[in-house]
Amino acid sequence: MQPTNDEIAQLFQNLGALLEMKGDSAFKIRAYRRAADTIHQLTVPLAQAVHDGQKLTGIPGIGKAISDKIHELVTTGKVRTYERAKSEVPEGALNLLAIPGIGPKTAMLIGTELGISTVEGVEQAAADGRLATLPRMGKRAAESILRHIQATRSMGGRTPIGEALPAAESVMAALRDSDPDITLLTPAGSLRRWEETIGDVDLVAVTRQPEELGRCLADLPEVREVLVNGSRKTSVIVEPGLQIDLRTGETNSIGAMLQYFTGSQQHNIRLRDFANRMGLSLNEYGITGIESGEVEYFADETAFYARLGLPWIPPELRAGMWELDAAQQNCLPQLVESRHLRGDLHVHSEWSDGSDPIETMVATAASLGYEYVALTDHSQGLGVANGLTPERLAAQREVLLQLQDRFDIRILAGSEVDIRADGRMDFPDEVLAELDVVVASVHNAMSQDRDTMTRRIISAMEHPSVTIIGHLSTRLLGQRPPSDFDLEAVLQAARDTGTALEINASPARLDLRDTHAHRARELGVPLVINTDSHHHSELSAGRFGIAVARRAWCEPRHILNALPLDDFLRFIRAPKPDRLKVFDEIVATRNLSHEFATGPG
Ligand code: DGT
Ligand code: CA
Ligand code: CA
Ligand code: ZN
Repeated sequence: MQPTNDEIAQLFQNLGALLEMKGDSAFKIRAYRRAADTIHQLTVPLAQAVHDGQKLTGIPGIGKAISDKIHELVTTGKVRTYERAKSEVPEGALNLLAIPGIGPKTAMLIGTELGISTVEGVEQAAADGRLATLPRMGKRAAESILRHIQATRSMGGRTPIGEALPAAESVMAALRDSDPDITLLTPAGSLRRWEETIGDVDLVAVTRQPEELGRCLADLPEVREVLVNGSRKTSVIVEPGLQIDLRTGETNSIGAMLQYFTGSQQHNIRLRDFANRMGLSLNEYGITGIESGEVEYFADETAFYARLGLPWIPPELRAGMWELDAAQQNCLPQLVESRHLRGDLHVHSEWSDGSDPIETMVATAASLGYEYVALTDHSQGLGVANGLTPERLAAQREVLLQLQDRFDIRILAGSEVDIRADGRMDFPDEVLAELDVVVASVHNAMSQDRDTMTRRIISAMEHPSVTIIGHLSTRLLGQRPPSDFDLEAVLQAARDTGTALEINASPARLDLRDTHAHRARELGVPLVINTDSHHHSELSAGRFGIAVARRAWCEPRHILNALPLDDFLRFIRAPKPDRLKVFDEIVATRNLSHEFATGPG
């Protein structure tokens, strides 16, 4: 087997870590890591390039030393430098790097001082106090590592939607390519409901020859294992370990099937009880009269729900909570959609840790049809590399002014300012006062205790220049647990101070999470859906944030960046204590639907 680019990149990543464990030169370590980054992004397969006798040293970040090692790996299957380095550190030390919060130095210490080589071992040592006794560790850090391990485990074999959806889309595209007779192919299950993690992907299809479609799926190159290959259902596992269930149905009865397999289970149970009271029973093929025994078939979900006297219920709402009550009263929300967004208020450029020039980010935002975009590079703080000093921020502002002449989209001057550990802002007040949009975020000291973190966030909200709190909980799905704070107190403070809260659409974050966004909306806190883009391609990736807002029952009127530019400017120009009033007024004068003010739950 030839090593893939990802495997080669991982080897250099590990090599960098091994050298760091051994205290080798920072220069070499950096070079290996840079090589890993480069290789990760390459589209040409390196192993093939080696076989074809191509020179690798032309690739940026790949010098002679790296190129030699790639050759060695591809031709011999091993890299001697790597094997030697591995033999010089405690067994299993590399495995510990998978624990968020543990770097090479700590992994080395854990191996040499405690003789631990597994994640479980570290968990135990964190729980029984041994970990805290290590030099430079301490109780707080040990607790934080324990929480990280638990956060990773809490995913329990589920896949973040940010990985599951692209995988499902690529499978669906391949199926469409191979079967021109497909008339319907759509996700069902948790993926269609946009849950933040996915147990398995469910697909529902209608096609002329269902068995062939099943075979197509089983034959796809990314399929690692075929679990079921029957006439109505095919189940496979695709790399790197995601199950996909494909079910096929008939054109005239697919409505019931799609509804059934979209779930959620709780929604279906409540709907079945509801139907029973009407003398009807539900299954995946149709609706049966309990007395008559007659089966009715439905070509789509709208007809299916209509037979029960209900409007179609958007999948994001099918949680088995209040959606049936709302549907019965005909007051389901008119959920926000991507097309309602008119601006993005959290965008990074190469001035801090983004990878594109400002101009590229602005041009991309304009091409998406946005009316406004705020450039919010990081502040200088400790938490983040390459943050802007007040001087660079001033220089950036000049650049923005010049760019504005060439663009119709309104370019707003902003910053993503660190909320320091003590709750103060990372820029002086007079610097912040100059900006149009201030996104204030926590980037360090994330494991502070509940009271401290609550006070820290609220004091940021009380700052007169802070427009939005970014990624409130700082969680990274499956990697970093949310910080601990009093949600209700924070949401109240957001309302009282007129501070908006961000729904960070980055699929690694989804922060606010759905339930928190739901509560924020109920309390009338203005919400913002931001991409937090670090690359121009991410500007169009707001769909995960839209999904969170929809799962939170948000209509366009709940979303600050769904406002037209003039109204948005009115909001940010109002002094903070007046902002909520302004927001409520704008919504009222624009006569957007108020019928279902807060949702019933
Ligand atoms: P997941 O895969 O854990 O992320 O969650 P789902 O909701 O995709 O669950 P899954 O894949 O087991 O089943 C897909 C849908 O099929 C589920 O949402 C509802 C329906 N379903 C499956 N099994 C049952 C069942 O035993 N009773 C009922 N009422 N519905 C079921
Ligand atoms: Ca599923
Ligand atoms: Ca399933
Ligand atoms: Zn941030």
